[in-house]
Amino acid sequence: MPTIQELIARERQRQTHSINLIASENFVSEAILNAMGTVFTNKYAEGYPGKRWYGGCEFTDMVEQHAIDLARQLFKAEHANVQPHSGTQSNLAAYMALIKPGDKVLAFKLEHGGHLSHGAAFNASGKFYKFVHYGVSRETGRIDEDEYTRLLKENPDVKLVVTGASSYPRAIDFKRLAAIAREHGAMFMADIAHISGLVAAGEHQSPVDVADVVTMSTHKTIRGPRGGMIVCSSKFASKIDRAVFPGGQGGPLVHVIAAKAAMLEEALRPDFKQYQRQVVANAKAMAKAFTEINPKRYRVLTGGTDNHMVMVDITGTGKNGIEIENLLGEQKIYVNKNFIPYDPLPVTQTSGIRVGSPLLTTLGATEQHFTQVVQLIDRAVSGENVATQAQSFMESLA
Ligand code: DSN
Repeated sequence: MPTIQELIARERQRQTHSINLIASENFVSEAILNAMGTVFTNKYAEGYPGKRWYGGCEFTDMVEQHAIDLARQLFKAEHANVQPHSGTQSNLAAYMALIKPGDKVLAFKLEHGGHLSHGAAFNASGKFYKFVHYGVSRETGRIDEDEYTRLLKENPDVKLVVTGASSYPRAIDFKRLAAIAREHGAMFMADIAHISGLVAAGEHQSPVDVADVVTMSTHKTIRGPRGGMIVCSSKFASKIDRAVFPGGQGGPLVHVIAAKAAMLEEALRPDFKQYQRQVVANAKAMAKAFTEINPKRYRVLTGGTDNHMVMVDITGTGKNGIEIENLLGEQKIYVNKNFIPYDPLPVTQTSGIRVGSPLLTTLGATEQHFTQVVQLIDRAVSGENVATQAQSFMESLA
């Protein structure tokens, strides 16, 4: 077995010499990477700034308070909790704060682009709460508001509505969905794991004013360390804090909170807005390039994108999602197989792939680079060996 140092070196080499289009991944800055590798990993700090169960928290308190203040500033929120270890932990904490086990929740279907922590039967959310799910319209591929409203009418005991998605390329009208939820007496939660960077930069409508609680992960478009974060109104502040600790977690990862603070400092700089604008422009360029190559071979779901990802039905290539994922991986291009709405294939195969622009955009790629990448994908899918070109493409960005 190689040493851990050797494996880290190999992974660094893999990451810098392959084209990564996984929509939920990004490259963090040296400042964020360094914060994670600090002595704050040695510190126990159960509790919150000023109210800890351990001594020696004076610098930890300053780090966490700084992160909280920056998160509130960035998302214009009354309260922030920066301790969740992940997006899923953030969601479980939000459920614990807002509802009781056995309560009914309406959320977006996993098979249409939702997330496992939004009530999948095999996830704690689906085991402890009763979920009903809305999906997208078969015709438009967009969230089916009629079904959303009908399900709320048919289930007057829905206590909470969860919005947000993992594989949905269009803007979500949080204001409208919140208004409908309220009309039916339900609380409203937005999981912005994927789009938190876009929301922070004003490139996507923010749910902060209309949602009771907003959850997110911190490692996707917002380009921070792996982790989670919650922002909410002051009405739910203490419930959220208690649900995170001691409700669902013990000691916070102080080194990761330090990295979240570094992420938030970066997200408040003007160039972050420019980055997010480019992320969206690049995703649009990919959608256009797939369609221009052949819209039957690469059917871009919903005809395009409003965010950082493109969902592509690849049935027209004669291959399924896992075959495309594996074939591209061998050519040093990473995408992920993905269910498409109303997919006839099992989850292990799928009829689609999901491609995203955040990571390459961090490395400076613009629209023409993404057009080139889509052309490389098509050549690989057609059986050409493009690994060397993929590697040179990455070198050209460096
Ligand atoms: N949210 C998933 C993704 O989008 O990759 C991971 O949980």
